[in-house]
Amino acid sequence: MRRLMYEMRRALQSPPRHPRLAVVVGRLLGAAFLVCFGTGLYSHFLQNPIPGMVFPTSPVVLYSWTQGIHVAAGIACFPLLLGKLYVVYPRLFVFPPVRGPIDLVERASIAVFVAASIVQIVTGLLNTYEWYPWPFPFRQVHYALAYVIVGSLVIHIGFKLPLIAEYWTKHRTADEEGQPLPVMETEGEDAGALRDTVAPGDAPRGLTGRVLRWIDATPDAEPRVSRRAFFATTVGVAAGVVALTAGQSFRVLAPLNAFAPRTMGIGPNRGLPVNRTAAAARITEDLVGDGWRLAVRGRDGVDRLFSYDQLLAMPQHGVDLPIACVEGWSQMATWRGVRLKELLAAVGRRPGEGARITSMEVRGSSRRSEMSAQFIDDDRTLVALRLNGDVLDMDHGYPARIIAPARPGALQTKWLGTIEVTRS
Ligand SMILES: Nc1nc2c(c(=O)[nH]1)N[C@H]1C(S)=C(S)[C@@H](COP(=O)(O)O)O[C@H]1N2
Ligand SMILES: [Mo]
Repeated sequence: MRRLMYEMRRALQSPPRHPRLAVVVGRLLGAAFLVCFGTGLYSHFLQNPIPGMVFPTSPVVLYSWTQGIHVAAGIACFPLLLGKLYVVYPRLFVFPPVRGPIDLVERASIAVFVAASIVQIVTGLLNTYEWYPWPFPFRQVHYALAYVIVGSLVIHIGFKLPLIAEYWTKHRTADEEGQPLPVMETEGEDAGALRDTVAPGDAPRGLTGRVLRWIDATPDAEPRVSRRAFFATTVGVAAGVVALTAGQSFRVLAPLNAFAPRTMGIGPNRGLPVNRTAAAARITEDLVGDGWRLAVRGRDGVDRLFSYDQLLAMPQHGVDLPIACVEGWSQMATWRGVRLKELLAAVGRRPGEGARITSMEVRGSSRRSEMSAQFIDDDRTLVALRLNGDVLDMDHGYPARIIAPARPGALQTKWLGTIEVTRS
């Protein structure tokens, strides 16, 4: 078995399978995961704030950027993770697989990291297509796995610190030029001694023996692809998939958008994409007809109902704000409507108080949102009645919807029913 594993590693030798490349690709992968973690936490806390948290409302495109970067970095993880696994997977054939309790922790942390990151990026990508072929709630699992990934990554980096330091710069690698490639870190195993102690003739019979004969018959791997070429390909593919999808979030890349789930410029109200249609949300013509009223409730029992015409009779303000979906697409639009804070002043909202915003939609995860004071106090936060010069389309939330700066799209509630003042 020992010899079989050794021979496996030898057969898998190739120039890219070198600690230097494991470090270089690992750095990029680690950076991509940390970017995803930071932007993901920001998005999480915007949607589930810890009481007392305060968020910036400027620049208005802040969330479009952080979420666009989150999804782009997540997409870049696919080629980076595959590249890294290609470089290091001969380590699967280290024998014995575990040398002791500490080694067990090290290898287990890698197993956990690899498994969790594959689940994370695959489910994350499918989420951008709004496809959920699994029985668990996406958001909670995505959030929990983020900690699993970062935790196992920290353990992994801790164990590999000496190796990382050694191969961080090119120098050490240059010294090895012209030397035989290391059989991916045999770690103390003396390769020569190993070959001597187990002569080819000792090969066990059966499957193991056959595999060994097959490996022996395989000519020693020619350097088919250089380290540099492998790295350039990995980075090139990562840059390519990002360039071909990030156009859903970043205008400059929009012409290159080849297979992102959303395309800028397609949708009602002069090309604004729709996330959930009125039909899907079961918003009927009846609900939004002449009988529609927006209920606004204060905390002291002051209740007011606003008809569409009453809202139109209030001072109207215009503002350019993006819809920035948590799934990564975003697009700028021009909105017009009533300032939320002026509406809430009519029911006696006091400084520092927040609001709970509820849609007429009866089911659906985005039918309700909470807004804290700093968003309400911002002049640009509107109960929007018009979009890009026209009355709101049914699919964009007619008769009225919320639009606020630097907020996740999921909180920009459509088809407003009730707005209540809350304590914070
Ligand atoms: N009532 C309600 N409002 C909603 C949603 C919803 O499903 N129901 N979807 C939200 C999500 S996830 C996004 S990204 C934005 C999209 O707005 P749009 O469809 O007008 O582009 O609306 C938000 N408002
Ligand atoms: Mo969204």
